[in-house]
Amino acid sequence: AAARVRHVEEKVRGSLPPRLGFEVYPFKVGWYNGHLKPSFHLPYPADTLGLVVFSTPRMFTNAFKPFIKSQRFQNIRDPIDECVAYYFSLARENFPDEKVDIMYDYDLLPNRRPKVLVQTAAHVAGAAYYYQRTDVKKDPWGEKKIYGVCIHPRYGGWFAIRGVLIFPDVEAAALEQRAPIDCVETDEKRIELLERFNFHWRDWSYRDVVEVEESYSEEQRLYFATPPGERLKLLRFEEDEP
Ligand code: B12
Repeated sequence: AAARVRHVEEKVRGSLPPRLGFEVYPFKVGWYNGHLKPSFHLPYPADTLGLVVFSTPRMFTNAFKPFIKSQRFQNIRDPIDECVAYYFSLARENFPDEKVDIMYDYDLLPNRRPKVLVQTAAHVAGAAYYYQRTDVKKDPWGEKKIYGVCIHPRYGGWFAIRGVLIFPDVEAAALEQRAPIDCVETDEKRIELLERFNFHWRDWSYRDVVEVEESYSEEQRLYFATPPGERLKLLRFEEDEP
């Protein structure tokens, strides 16, 4: 069964490889549900295999731009979302005889709640620590609503959690849980992080709370800083022909 899980993981990684700016981490649905109120539970047995997928800084250049240039791009929804959905669909094609349930970060239930809390998934998979106000001993915020944020040990806040793939027919009983790397260790830093994420997220400074290996390119920053309707015409492509 452990070999089966690794096999599934590797097949998914084949379509969502680090080279294209994706990271894939396994978890058990039970670990995820264990932290959540029943209304947020994913409706599968506890040992069911889930994979949570990140995009890293190089996704923009290595997967997104080629996708936009290709025949695959239909321009029917947000271009980044369309690109991610395309790569997820390739991952699913590796499993023609199996059920694979895909949930994106932006998917909502009929009651408008998110289908999956991708930050909790990232944390239980040991992939990126989810810092919440409960991780701060002396909480200075009183009645204010404070949203939590995941920090990646190598990319800080310069990544996104794109979604999860659930394999209802794959049991991951033997999967061992790893704790995420706690890279924002002091209360002082955690407070600074949560304040930046909640009150100054537009300046992106929360993303640099730890030292990072790689961040978004100038072109990618400009893309996200531009209103959606004007983004595509910013993209610069190297010419193929002289
Ligand atoms: C709705 C939403 C918003 C809303 C509301 C925010 C919120 N967190 O509720 C708004 C529009 C305000 C928003 C804004 C932003 N968002 Co937003 N948003 C989401 C979305 C779609 C759902 C979040 C949600 O509703 N959660 C529901 C609440 C109840 O969940 P929760 O607070 O985590 O509570 C649960 C946990 O505490 C858990 N729990 C309890 N105890 C424990 C213990 C442990 C150990 C664990 C692990 C869990 C756990 O139980 C609770 C539920 O029962 C997520 C994507 C997703 N599908 O998850 C992105 C997401 C959270 N957003 C993201 C971002 C980046 C932003 C913005 C910076 C804008 C942007 N896109 O650039 C801003 C920043 C916040 C701000 N200052 O406004 C990123 C965060 C990435 C990261 N590194 O963590 C996400 C994950 C999207 C992504 N694709 O990466 N967002």
